[in-house]
Amino acid sequence: MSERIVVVGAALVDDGRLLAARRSAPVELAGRWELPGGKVEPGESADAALVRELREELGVDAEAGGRVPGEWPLKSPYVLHVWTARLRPGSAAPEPLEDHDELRWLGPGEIWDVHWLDQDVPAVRQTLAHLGAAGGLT
Ligand code: 523
Repeated sequence: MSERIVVVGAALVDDGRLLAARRSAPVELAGRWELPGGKVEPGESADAALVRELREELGVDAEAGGRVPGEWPLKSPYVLHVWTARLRPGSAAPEPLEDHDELRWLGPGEIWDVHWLDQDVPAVRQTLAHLGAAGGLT
């Protein structure tokens, strides 16, 4: 009975910067920064969930790139997977519509300027390594 549920986080990159989102809820996570995303629904693909969550939470039209290798444990039964993502041409700029109260685009030297959720730290580190191999946050 230990079926895991995947939560997808987006490494949304635009103009060489990574988007970080500050959670406004629940209270134990509020004020901490995350890769925005959410739970994959039953029957939904991870990349479709990512696009849906980014539309709902940030009002953007995004497309998923590829999965960042790795899996990070969250509160059981959830595990965090990360996918790269980018804005489609003509997308609105992201706004904190739900779950977040502030957004920041972080340049290469600013990634650790925000207080990431503990569980997002290794995921962000792995994401940077992955993006670096692909040409990076340049
Ligand atoms: N995390 C997390 N890091 C991270 C995300 C996207 C989510 O630690 N980058 C955690 C926070 C929650 C759980 O994963 O404990 C589910 O994320 P949430 O609440 O963003 O998922 P939703 O939006 O699918 O949740 P509902 O509000 O229930 O729909």
